[in-house]
Amino acid sequence: MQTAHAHRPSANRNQPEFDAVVVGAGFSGLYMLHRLRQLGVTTRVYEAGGGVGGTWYWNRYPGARCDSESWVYCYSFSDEILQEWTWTERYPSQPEIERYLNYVADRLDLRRDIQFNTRVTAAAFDEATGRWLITTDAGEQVWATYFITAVGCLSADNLPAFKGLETFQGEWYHTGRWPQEGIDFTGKRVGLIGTGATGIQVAPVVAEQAEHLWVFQRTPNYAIPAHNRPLDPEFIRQLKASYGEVWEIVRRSAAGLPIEPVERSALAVSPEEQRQIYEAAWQKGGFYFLFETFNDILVNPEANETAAAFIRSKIRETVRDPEVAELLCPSDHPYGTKRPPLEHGYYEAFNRDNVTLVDVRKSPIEEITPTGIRTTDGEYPLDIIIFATGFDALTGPLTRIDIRGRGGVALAEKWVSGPRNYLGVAVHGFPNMFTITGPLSPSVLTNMPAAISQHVEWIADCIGYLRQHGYRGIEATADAEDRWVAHANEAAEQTLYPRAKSWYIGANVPGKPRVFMVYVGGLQNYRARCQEIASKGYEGFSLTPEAALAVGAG
Ligand code: NA7
Repeated sequence: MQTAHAHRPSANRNQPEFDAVVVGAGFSGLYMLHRLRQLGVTTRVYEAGGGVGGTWYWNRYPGARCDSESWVYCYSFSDEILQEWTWTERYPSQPEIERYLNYVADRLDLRRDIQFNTRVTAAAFDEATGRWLITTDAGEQVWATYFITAVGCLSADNLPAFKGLETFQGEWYHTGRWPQEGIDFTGKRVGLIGTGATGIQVAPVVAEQAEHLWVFQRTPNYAIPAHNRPLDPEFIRQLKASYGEVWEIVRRSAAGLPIEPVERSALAVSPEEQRQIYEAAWQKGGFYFLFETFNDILVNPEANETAAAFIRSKIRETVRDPEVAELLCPSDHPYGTKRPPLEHGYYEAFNRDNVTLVDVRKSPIEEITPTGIRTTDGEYPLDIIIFATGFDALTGPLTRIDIRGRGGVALAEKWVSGPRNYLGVAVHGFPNMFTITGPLSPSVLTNMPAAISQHVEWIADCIGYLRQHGYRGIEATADAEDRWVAHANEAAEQTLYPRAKSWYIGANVPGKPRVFMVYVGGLQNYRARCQEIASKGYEGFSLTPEAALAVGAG
């Protein structure tokens, strides 16, 4: 029951009203808008960037490329789009993905409902009317029945608080906010901080231009060769003729990739057979090394070590200077428990005369000076610093918005000890809010468009159901939320994932709670669970009839 004392955000009540507000116009926001339109739901999308693309709008750093193969890193809902669009490379570059998303936006005429260059700063639930009041950085306010976040998992950049950064007289950039016009590194002395998936893409490209590149490495990573290549017309022809089968395999898979599960332990084969299997996957390139070799790499430390040792042997074969090779060999975490990067000439780059690896584990960065970076070993004079230091992942994009649910409770406050939600998509106390690829959903452990599509379709179906059955409100129950959080934690504990200090667990941001924030149970199992919940009339949710809210309104 609503009462006269229910918490209400303060606003002029004559603000425009939409059925739905969607935050973000990347892969998720665009598809969400399309599905909502099909339901006849009036929608406004707010996008902070000047164009569509989300991740692929902001991350335009040199070498930016997707680690999923292009032909599945896309929407599967439209046969026309699948047939009309032709990818040119095995791993799509940032400009190509941005072009693709622009093409989709035009093809579906999406732009007229998107307001660009506008960041949503706050969203507050009004208990009396069951609506959300959304505020933007332009001071604009609108009402919406449904508040849907399509903010991505890796959109809140993490810039470590290095002492002295403000004194630096050169240029500096974070990879996740790269300037539109690009940067010319010719003749420049460049420092790159960070050797995650991003730094590993940046290094070989910048090395080709810069006078000298210093790579400041704190933790080495296990990078697998991508073996990128142009796609030939015959491959494209066959793909387009059999796309249906490809998506079937994707739907059955744990990671949203067209990879069939292997039923083979790394410890059940002879060392020679093991080596051959790893070698074949290494030659194939990409995530096949993790998913198509053995089924116990992510659960059994001994099995994991066989993969890790193989990768180290490859690094030692590739990098000529044995000391540098040793520094590049990871040993502090099991392979795959940090996001496994793909590389395009990363290890070879350290054979160049103009590339130097700096071990900031041994000699930490003390400060940034007006002319460069000073570690405990001395100063490196630099013209440009690149921060490939990652993101306040998964929760950051949500908690950086002032989202307030029932009783004015802030989402950031509710999640102060880690994210709590139901299915990663709904939060108790935050009715009619849906978080596409939110924390505790499969998200970043999958090929993102697969997880995004599943969430968008489930949310659209849910809203369709509510409208059809005369409900205006839906909210996850506290009990369902508790059970989901426990289940997600338990699933993570059964794997090696929690053994790494990764951004999956919040370890990359000082002060962030150490909670494993992704659902490891597999996208195919997760999808089945979500479908079952929907088919039971949204089990674990409480639904509010239209009439109940009308009483409280006014
Ligand atoms: P990541 O994977 O979080 O990598 C960030 C890198 O920056 C990593 O090597 C960090 O070392 C390093 N880092 C962060 N802070 C510091 C400080 N203070 N000093 C030195 N080095 C630091 O981010 P990415 O952008 O590479 O990748 C994010 C995802 O985007 C990627 O996984 C894909 O899904 C796409 P650390 O390992 O913490 O020692």
